[in-house]
Amino acid sequence: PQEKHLSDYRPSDYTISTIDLVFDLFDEKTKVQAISQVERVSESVTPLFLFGEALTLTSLLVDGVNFTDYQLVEDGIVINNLPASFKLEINTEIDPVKNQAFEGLYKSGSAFCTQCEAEGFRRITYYLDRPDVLAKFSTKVIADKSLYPFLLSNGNQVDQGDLENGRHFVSWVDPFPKPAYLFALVAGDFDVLEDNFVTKSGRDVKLALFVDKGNLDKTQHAMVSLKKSMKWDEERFNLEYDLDIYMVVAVDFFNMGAMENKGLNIFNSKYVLANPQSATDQDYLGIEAVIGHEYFHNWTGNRITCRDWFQLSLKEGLTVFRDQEFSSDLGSRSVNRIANVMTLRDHQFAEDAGPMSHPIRPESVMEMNNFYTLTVYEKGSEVIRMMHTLLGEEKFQQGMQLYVERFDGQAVTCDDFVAAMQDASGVDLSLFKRWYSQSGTPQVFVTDHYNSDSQTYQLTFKQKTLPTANQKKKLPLHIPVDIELLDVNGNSIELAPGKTNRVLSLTQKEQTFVFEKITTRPVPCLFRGFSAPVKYQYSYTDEQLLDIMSFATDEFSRWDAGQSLFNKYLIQNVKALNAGKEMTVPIIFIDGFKSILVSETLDPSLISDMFTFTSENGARELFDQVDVDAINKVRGFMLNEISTQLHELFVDTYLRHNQLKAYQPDIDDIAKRKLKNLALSFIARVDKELADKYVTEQIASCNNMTDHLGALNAANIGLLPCRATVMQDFDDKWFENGLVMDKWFVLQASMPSDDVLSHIESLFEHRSFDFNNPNRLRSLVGAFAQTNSYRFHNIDGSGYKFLTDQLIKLNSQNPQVASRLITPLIQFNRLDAARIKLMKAELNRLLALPDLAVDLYEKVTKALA
Ligand code: BAL
Ligand code: ZN
Repeated sequence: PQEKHLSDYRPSDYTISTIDLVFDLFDEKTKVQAISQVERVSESVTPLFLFGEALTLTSLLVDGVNFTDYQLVEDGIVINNLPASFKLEINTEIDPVKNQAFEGLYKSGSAFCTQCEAEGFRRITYYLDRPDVLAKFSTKVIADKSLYPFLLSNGNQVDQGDLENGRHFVSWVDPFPKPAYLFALVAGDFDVLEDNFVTKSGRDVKLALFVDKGNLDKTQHAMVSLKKSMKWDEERFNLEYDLDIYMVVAVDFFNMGAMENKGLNIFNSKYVLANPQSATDQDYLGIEAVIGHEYFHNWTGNRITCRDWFQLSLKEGLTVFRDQEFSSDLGSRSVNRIANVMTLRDHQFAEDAGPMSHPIRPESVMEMNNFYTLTVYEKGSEVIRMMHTLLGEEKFQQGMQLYVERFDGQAVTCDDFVAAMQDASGVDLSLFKRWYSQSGTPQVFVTDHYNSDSQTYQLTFKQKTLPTANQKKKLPLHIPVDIELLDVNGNSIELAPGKTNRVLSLTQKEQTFVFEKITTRPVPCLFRGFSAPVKYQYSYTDEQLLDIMSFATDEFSRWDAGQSLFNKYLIQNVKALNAGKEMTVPIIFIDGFKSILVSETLDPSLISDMFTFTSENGARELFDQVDVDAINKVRGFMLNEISTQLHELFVDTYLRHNQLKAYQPDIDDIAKRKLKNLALSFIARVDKELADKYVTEQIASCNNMTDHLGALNAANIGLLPCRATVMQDFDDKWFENGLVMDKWFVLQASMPSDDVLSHIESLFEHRSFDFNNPNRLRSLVGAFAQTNSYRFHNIDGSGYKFLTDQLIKLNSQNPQVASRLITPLIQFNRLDAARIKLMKAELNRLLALPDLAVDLYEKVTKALA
């Protein structure tokens, strides 16, 4: 397989202005007719190459006449001697049932559906399947009427009717030119929730949510979230919906979370279906975020799309930023920010330091599906957020407006986006653009100096980015550092008239900032709100961190100071353990966290986050040489110490927030349930008897999935006596609901027990498990490798072997999902030599497969390089 390079981009020799599709749907032999109006734009007469995969060509006509001057090649078709402008008709046959890769047209249960991003349309017909070719699509769908009463595609419905043999058709026209990756088709029998939304200019938009029969009671929240998204995008970004109808279809077999096809979103049912009995608070929030994300793509992605796939972050980073802002405006800004930063620290930093390290705009790609990454999405969003920080909301919105005015209806680049931001704001972003081309997590080392005579305070920053697999040489970046200074009483010092914070622009390798009229030595509160995706270091004393935890105006900074305090002792205790010394958690640490737990003023959700310490994955990022076993031991020791020393307070917290009332997924109640269940998990670590009682009672009395799962989670963490019974009861109650059972599989896979693997293996035979369903696989196999990482990294190599065995089974069937699951097996930098050897042996086992899919090949070869 060959790598493709950003630098090789050239515009297409041909454009397509319209494509008219006819689908005659049958399980194993679906007929696809595609009639395109094609124009040559290149000066010279060149053959037309169209991508195609797993297609059977039945006929090809040019201007209505059979045409034979073509060659079928491995990845498509080359058509020779074409006129400058012509009508191309291509007839193909495809097999949706055989399609287990879930790209192109496939069957999810009894419904037909599609997934075309990034390069799935070429599995439907031969086409210029590249994002810079924008055409107007019309689609006629024909199928059996009783099996498939609903026939859906993009745009507005223009015709329908009955045909012979019990078949019928529906025709759709999408007036907006779009690249093929935004095409969608669905045929099936659904329950439908309908609603409407009146846009700010008074247009009435029909909304329709399609779900499997019997699921209508789980659609309300997704519909409410959609309407909130539409309203929010009008209010905050001045962007209005453009078609007469907006449809969302939920399917059970889906590789991703959801897909923003124009006017016809297709969703993993996980991000649609919710009622209090079957969905947790986190599910409710996740649905709101993903419904928002796909809706926001209508402008950032669909109306303005990517020139080429290297520009993926143009739409994804920006749309993640928009969905994060949406969630923050509707809920708690700091709690959302903390959740996003946890994802970066626990997962994106490792990706950026591993063999797949790439900038948010990658420069070379073998398999595009491998670049739907935390880096492109989450770090991409951080890059947009930094621009927002540097410009401020008003100028940022002016930049957005200019971006839309300039590029509506076009396929553009990340450079185009930054240029619009710069032109509208007048802020120089030329150096800032390095964030698009440089990979790796920058490290920022901060020192300070206070001069009491001159009453000046200096902060000195040194930035450094370590070489990454893809790029050895690193340059200084433009890093916004949002700071606050606290005085001896914990009050914040005014840094400009009426302002207690200041955003410093760190642009050099080393840079000093001086603050005047500082009367006492301050405590610096750095990177407020995580103003840049960096690792930063300052030698804080415990007392300084406790000051920030108590007094910082930014809640994120308070949380982060708690994280730093925990991490400081984690590092010290790993050293102590290795030196044969005793591990400790000092009184001052416990007292600091005690004051958080008893706070009457802090948001319970924030309190809960303060006690959600870095995961084992995240903790590895703190070390140059990772000792898997020591990190697990030390982290366990520290959590147990906190549990023991604050036991009474956890019990008190649990009881105080355990008031049963009607379930509401609103932010206040969500926060209380979160804190209550966190307290229960701490109790379960050290007081099994009491926890057993609480867990049993909570399950018997609860009226919602959040509390049910909270109790199971505590039983799992503490391996409580009731665990087996409560897990079995849950299984008996929910075994027919795959989405609910996913939560149960995650718990099974993360059981902190040394025999977890044999347990997981036996669950492959479980009545609710289906190896072909990506959600089930992620819940059992993915959760084991990611969340039970201490056992995944068992020094006997059993975890690595287990994962590799599953990847081998999955390789030919669904390589995209396989390639997601392999992540922890390739991130071995900084691990010990014995483990690296075992991991590499498994990767070599994969490499030896005669039919290793390109998705896995790319990752395996990079890891072994
Ligand atoms: N475009 C793929 C799914 C998403 O990011 O919305
Ligand atoms: Zn997206």
